[in-house]
Amino acid sequence: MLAAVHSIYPQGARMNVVDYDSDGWADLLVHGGGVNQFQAGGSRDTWLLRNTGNGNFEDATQSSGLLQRRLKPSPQQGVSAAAFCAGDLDNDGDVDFFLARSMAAGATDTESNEVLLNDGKGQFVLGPADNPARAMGEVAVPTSAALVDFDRDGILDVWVVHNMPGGAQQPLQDRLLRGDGSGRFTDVTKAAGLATVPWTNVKALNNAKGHSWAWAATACDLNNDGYDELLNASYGRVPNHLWRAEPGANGVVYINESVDSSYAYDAGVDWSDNLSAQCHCKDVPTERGVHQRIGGFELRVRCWRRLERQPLRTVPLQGRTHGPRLQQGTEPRPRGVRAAQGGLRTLLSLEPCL
Ligand SMILES: [Ca+2]
Ligand SMILES: [Ca+2]
Ligand SMILES: [Ca+2]
Ligand SMILES: [Ca+2]
Repeated sequence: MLAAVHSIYPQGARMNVVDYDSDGWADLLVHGGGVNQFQAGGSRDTWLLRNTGNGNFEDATQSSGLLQRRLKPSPQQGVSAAAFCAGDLDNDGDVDFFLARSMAAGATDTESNEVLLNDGKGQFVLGPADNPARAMGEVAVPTSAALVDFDRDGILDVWVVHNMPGGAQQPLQDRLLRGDGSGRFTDVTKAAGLATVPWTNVKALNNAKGHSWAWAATACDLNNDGYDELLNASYGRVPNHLWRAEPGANGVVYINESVDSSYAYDAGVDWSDNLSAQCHCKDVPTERGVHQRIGGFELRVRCWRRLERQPLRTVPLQGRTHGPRLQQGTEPRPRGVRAAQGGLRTLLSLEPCL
């Protein structure tokens, strides 16, 4: 189908810009994380839009084979994909894709992470079936993937960050996958020093030692030593992670610089600058506590109470975000700090969020 992009109606939360067919025109990959059915009226959540060079785009998602299924091939059914990154994964001069999928624990009869290798003309074939990164049976909730040649061997590697499985009480370990140039990727997370711990200790969490609750990944050389650092961005006040690459005799290892670099948090590490939390407490001033048991401890947001001052924000605020309603010059500011009240230590009181 050839059409201006606004008539294709792509929708998604993420986009890659890449010239996947090497014709000199930047193409678009727009995606969410849902199903992709190519028959008329089917649900779609991923669009590979080929730039035709005359101001138009054509929907090349199905014809390119980008979403082809391995286990149950079907021309009308594409896989769902949570995250993509695009680069020359097999060093043959054309752009390939790494496709990351959410997986349930123990699932062996479903599609998996895949490498899609480009034939040089914008058509994709599935990478090796024995790619360890397919990780069949392992639970996964990838949200973002970034390419990096962390060991500088001339072969692209992938930094994949994860979120929290639905209904779970733990986010997952982020992963560094080392490429071998054939489309295979091996998990080197632990060997590279990137292991984080489950959510069992709030001190570890606040020191950015726990698993991230990541929504985005990137890699770049922040200190100009030639080796790329790895970063992610976490949900809410869960610490962001920054891993500094340190080359050594046994290869590159990563040092957790999240807190020391000030990347983990913004300047205010308590709730006093969190408008969403402020407004939640304003809306529900009598709330005795929002509780969530995660891992081995209970996380709480209790309006006006000490735990609220933990930098870690873990409890969803019932889907309400009031920040956008604020207008310039009307930002609420804390007042009445640290006044004793009713046996509870009052830490903040707030002006209206209007
Ligand atoms: Ca192109
Ligand atoms: Ca390639
Ligand atoms: Ca590499
Ligand atoms: Ca560096």
